[in-house]
Order: sequence, then C-alpha cells, then structure tokens
Amino acid sequence: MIIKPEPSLKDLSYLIESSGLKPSDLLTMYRRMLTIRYFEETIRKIYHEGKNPFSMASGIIRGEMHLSIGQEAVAVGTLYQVRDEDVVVSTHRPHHHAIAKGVDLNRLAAEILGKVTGLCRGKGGHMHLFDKVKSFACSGIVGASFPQAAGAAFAFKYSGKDNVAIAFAGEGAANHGTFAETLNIASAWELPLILVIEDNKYADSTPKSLVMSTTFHYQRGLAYNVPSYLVDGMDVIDVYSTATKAIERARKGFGPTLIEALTYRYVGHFEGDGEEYRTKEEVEMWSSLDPIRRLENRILRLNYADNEILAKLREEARKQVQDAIDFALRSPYPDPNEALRGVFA
Ligand SMILES: Cc1ncc(C[n+]2csc(CCOP(=O)(O)OP(=O)(O)O)c2C)c(N)n1
Repeated sequence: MIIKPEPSLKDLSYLIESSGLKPSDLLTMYRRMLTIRYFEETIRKIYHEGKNPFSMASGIIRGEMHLSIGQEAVAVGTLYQVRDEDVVVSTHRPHHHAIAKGVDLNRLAAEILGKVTGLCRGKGGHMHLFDKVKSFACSGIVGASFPQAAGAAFAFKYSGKDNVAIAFAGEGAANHGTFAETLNIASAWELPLILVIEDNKYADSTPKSLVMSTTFHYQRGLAYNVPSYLVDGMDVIDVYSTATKAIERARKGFGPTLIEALTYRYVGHFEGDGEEYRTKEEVEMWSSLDPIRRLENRILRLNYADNEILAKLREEARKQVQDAIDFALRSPYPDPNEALRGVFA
C-alpha cells in the first residue's frame, strides 16, 4: 500500500499553498464530500427498506445498487475545478462523480427512485444517469467510459474548444481492451482526455493481484507515452493537485494524462454483497484513512475553521440531502404510456 503519513503542519501549509487552494476551498471540498457521503448513506437505507428477506426485486429501489462510500475524495479532488461543459463519463458506481460534477441532487435522487422528475424521467435508474446541463454520463458496461470520453475529447479538439473530457473507471475495468485502445489513440492524437482509475482493490470479488500483470495501471500509461501518476485517493488535496495539472495540460492542447487513485469502498461491491473476499481488519484499516475525517482534521489543525463551523456544514449537507430525498419520494412515477418514449435499444 502506498498511502503517505499525515504531513507536519508546516508541510501541510506548504502543500495547500503550492496547490493554489485557499481555506475556503478546503471547506467547500469538505461540504461536497459530506453531501456525497450523506446522500449515499440515505440511499442505502432506503434501498434496504422492504427487502426483508433481501431481494433486489423488491422494495422502493429495485435492481442493483453500487455505492462509493469511502471514495469521495477521488471524485471531489478530480472534479473540483471543471466547467459545466467539460464532459465526465462515469461507471456503474456513479453517484460520487455525478454529485462532484454538480448534477442536481433532487433530479439525481428522483432518477434513482425511478420517478418522472429524474434526470432520465426515471428510466435510467442508478447506473444510467445522463445530464446535459452538467455534461455528465455513465454506463453499466464496465470499460465503456474510456472510449466514450475519448469521443468527447476528440469532438472538443476537432471543434477547437478548450474543454476536457474525463473518464472514471475501476481498476478492474482498466484490464479491458478499451483502456489500452483509448490510451493509444488519445496519446497519438493528443486528445484533451484525463483517465482516472479508482483502484478500490477489487473488481466485484476479484482482487486485482489475481488478474494484473503489473502492480499498477499507471505503469501501462507510461508505455503509451501518456504522463501517468499514482495518487493517494483518500487525500482530496493529493488528488486535486495532480488532477489540476492534468486538466491544465489537456486544456492547453498537450494531450492526455492517466491518474491512478488508491482508494477503498467501505461497503460491498453491491448492496447485498456477502463480502467473503475481504477481512474485517482490512476494512477497519482503510476506515482509519477516511478521506472526510482526514480533511476535517486538517481543517482544524490549520485553524481554517472551528468545530462549530464544521458542524454547520454537516447540518447544511444533511438538509440538502433530505430535501432531495423528499423531492424524490413525493414525485410521481412515469406514466406507463410513455414507457417507450426516449428509449433507444
Ligand atoms: C462488460 C461488462 N462485464 C461485466 C460486468 C459485470 N460487472 C459489473 S461491475 C463489475 C466489476 C467492476 O470492477 P471495477 O472496474 O474495478 O469497478 P468497481 O466495481 O470496483 O468500482 C463487473 C464485472 C459489466 N457490467 N460489464
């Protein structure tokens, strides 16, 4: 594991100053990470309602549910300074990316609950979220985000725009051919593309060491002449610093970057996962690196805010999430007559 120990106060101050972040930025990042955490914890609770005994086919939210609890710093650090027009393509585990991109929380909650007020009028569900306003998309097809984001990056380059495209994917997805193909063409055509691998150690129940010929994915990026970095995905500042450089490089026309973020999901691959493939000790160890608590400690150490201000931010985030859930719960389901409208298959 390559997780750096907490820096001294002096080093921490320097780290923040050199990455161009102000105290208010750290508070905003904290607030965004809290929104993601509370949102997913609430969705998790609702998901399990009416599922006793557990069945994906019953309850308020039906089908599979993949949560990103623990991975918030990767989303917030990467997307902190992107524009609405920059394209983000996510995965089957998309909520943290959607929220960090600024997707409307009410419409996101409504989509997950299958309501007509949702991003896709309730027809996409949790794995198929599309938002034109924030240029956000995702897909349940593992490995699909790489070429889709490369297409958006190509369009930006072709039309002379200084926007960027960002593909998120798990370390399992990066073993797909689409990863290699995308690295190759993005490098050859100097596309404004950033590939972010969220290495949470497992693809479903498969540990990465069983199926990878290299220890890290960033080593593969180097083979395609793509600048490639390994970051601490439990440290929002580390993610932000590297992502900022990558985004600036892409905007200026210098081509793609690969970022591999070491992270961890505190919950199962999907809700209902028996998690036999990992130990309690391992989960506890990673829980001690909780990215939200880590940022909170830093804010307090640096005296950027006191406990009272942090408590207010937590309260605000909880209210925002509750409002979104209430909106979704009171929204109607789509009319069965429009079942085939807007559906392409
Ligand atoms: C092409 C394809 N193959 C298999 C699946 C089933 N599947 C869903 S998630 C998943 C594991 C993905 O692991 P990883 O890319 O590491 O992402 P993580 O779940 O860890 O976020 C698999 C195999 C799928 N959705 N699409």
